[in-house]
Amino acid sequence: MKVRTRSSAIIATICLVASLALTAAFADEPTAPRQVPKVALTKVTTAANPSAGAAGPGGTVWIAERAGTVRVLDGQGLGKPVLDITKETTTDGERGLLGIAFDKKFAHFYISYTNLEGTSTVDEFAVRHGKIRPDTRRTVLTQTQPYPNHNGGDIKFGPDGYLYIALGDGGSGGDPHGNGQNLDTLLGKLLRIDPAGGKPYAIPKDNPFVDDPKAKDEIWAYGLRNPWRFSFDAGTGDLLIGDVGQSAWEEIDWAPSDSEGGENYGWSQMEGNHPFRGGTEPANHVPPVHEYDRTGLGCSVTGGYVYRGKAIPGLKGQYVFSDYCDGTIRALRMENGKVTGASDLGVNGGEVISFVQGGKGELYVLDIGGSVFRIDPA
Ligand SMILES: [Ca+2]
Repeated sequence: MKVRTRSSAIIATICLVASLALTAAFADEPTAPRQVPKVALTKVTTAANPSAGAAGPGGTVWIAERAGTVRVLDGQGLGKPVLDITKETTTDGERGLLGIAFDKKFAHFYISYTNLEGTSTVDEFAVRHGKIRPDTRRTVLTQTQPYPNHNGGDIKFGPDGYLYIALGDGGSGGDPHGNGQNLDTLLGKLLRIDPAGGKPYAIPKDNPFVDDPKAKDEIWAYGLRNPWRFSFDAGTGDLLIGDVGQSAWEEIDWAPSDSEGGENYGWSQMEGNHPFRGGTEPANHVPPVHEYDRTGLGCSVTGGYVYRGKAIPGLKGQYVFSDYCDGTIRALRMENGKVTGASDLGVNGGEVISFVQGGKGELYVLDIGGSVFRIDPA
């Protein structure tokens, strides 16, 4: 009897899952405006292991190549390197040139990379007439790394004009040093600094932990494992973070544009919505707005952007992201920080390592294998 009861329970569960799946499928039926927009990936160029990108001056798109070069994509195609730090970085583990960013006026250019010791490093260059001035290079921030993986490395300017820097938990696996919840280290954090306000930088006065002597003043948010890619919604200013999971749950984290910072995204007490290895959910845990397991959708989330381009009206306001292991381009419909629907856009970008938002809101997909795609209407 016991066995039959269990079987019934399993069958009931399967039916429930099936009906949920049907509900999810119907949610994407063509009842405009909820229709899944038809998109295509247009290959615009090939780069050498493109790892990151940023909108540059004059409608250009700057592409970082993982081994340490930066090249500019314009109407003529992809140019020769305008910056070369290949002798200053390595590509072992998850290392290399991992992020690039401009400030709002394109007056300064920033690179984020691991140096020859594996130390996460953010350097600044002045930019004049759209060109990097190598003689102005200076190091803004460094963070030693105990292991070669989980370096984070993404850098972006927020709508507030401050530089945000994502750092992973230091690596290995399972956060062996407990860095995610430790406010006395920059590892496992999203930082917020003002590189123009001091040398090497200033701390914004309203950073959430400036009055806490036990916490690093640079911290904006914590409880992150490997926040590989994050972005700000160009329409709302909301923050979205793709935080790579340990072995079970990939997640997207969110904060509203009027956040005062200090969000605890849970790692390594939590992996997604689930206690990690017997962890206790922190009282202030901010759960992900979206998570997925590894039963087919991938194994390493690649955070993207909320689409604010004009070419694909049906995609406007949706968060576009992917997964390094899977490559399918996906989109989340969101309303005030709540995901109201998830869809598969039906195109695959290969080993998707990063997205780039061009100056007019158009989105590019970087395949670490070399392809640079633009998301276009089908
Ligand atoms: Ca989390």
